[in-house]
Amino acid sequence: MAAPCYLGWDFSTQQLKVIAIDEQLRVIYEDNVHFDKDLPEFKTQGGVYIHSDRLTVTSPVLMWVKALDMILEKMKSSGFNFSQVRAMSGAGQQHGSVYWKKGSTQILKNASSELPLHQSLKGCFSVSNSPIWMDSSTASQCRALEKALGGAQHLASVTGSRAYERFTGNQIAKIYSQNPEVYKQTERISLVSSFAASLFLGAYAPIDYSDGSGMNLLQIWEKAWSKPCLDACAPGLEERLGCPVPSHSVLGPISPYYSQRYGFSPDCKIVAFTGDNPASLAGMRLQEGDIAISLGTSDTLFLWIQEPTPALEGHILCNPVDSQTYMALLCFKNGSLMRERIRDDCASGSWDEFSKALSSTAAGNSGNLGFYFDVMEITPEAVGIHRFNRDNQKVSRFPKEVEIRALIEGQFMAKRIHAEKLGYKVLPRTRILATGGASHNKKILQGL
Ligand code: XUL
Repeated sequence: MAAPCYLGWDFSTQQLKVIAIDEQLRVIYEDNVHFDKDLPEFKTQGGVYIHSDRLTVTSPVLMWVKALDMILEKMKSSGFNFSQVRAMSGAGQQHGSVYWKKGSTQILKNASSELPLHQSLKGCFSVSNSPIWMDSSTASQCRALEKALGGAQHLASVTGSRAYERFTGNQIAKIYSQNPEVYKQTERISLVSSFAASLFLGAYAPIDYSDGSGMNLLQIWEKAWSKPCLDACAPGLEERLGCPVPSHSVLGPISPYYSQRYGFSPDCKIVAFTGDNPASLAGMRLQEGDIAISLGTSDTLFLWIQEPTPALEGHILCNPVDSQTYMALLCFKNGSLMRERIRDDCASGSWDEFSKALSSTAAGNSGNLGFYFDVMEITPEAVGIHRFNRDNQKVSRFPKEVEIRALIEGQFMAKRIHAEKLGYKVLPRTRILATGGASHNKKILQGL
């Protein structure tokens, strides 16, 4: 019999990734499908559509399904032995939502193994472009939710966060208010994570506590939906969300579709999927006192926390590993895209040149400081490029090397200051763990 292995999926903004590990946690297979490059028919940029108002950001839900078909075919043609997979779980970009049309549960359950999944599911979604975490078009819904809950701080005390535009409750409220008919036709609303788990389960997968904490709807202490929040967003929401479950719940066996089409064992277990940041906390085996930084499309910083104090900045989520504890999360939208822009403008598009500029300037950047927000930032809510010289005077430009160091130092100082505001103390024994694309760049890591 083939040696057992386990699959991990990542439905992220720009690509779908898969890894297989053996029982010693060694990676034995890795693959990815890049949305822009491998699925050009959807015409996304960075996996998304930025709409003309510059605030609405969506991704086509069928692109995610087609990416799954494609990656499974790639695995099959490279000879991957699906029958050895004992269990799988995965992560999804947080906050994004998927709207299943009435009757889709039957189609999901009975999908024909003769067809790729995207063909069977093409009529299943009442909203074909799913709102995602980069969206910031729900300011009015946010204000209404905070008002209904007696203020921003009270909403934060209940759900772990004040109202944020990308948080799913506000996105659902927008869809309901703009298009009540579409909402009416929707029988189930999934997060990207629970949507992905549903594809494998052949049934609607529940939302897990951790990713569910990014919706402005879940009471993080009781781990149950908040009725006042649900009522403030849309009618009949509870039945469309299903019951939330611990992030490590075993949901059931894989759907027969995968055994018939790819040769998975019918006993292969599907474990609840969660958000990408909670999944990183679990995967990095974070311990109390550690701080983790993920340098991806967005930069995020997260910590394991026992006794959180939800505030007006940052988020408190249920901990995916231990349901009794919590994780603090700070999200910075101007992460890699901003670094790439400055690399292109100041280092001829080369990371080598970018790193050299960092080496040629001293820590502290001779007092020069910058804030770089090409798009409206989440933490803090600010936009634009702001440069200050050693005399604290606003200046309009820096020499190229100074610009590069100002960007990196500014990004990392902001992370520390905002973490300290959430009650975090950086101690001499603090371990800083870095993950995500830009964590490969040693010079950037020295900025930490
Ligand atoms: C976290 C957030 C992003 C997405 C990126 O709150 O919005 O980090 O999870 O995939």
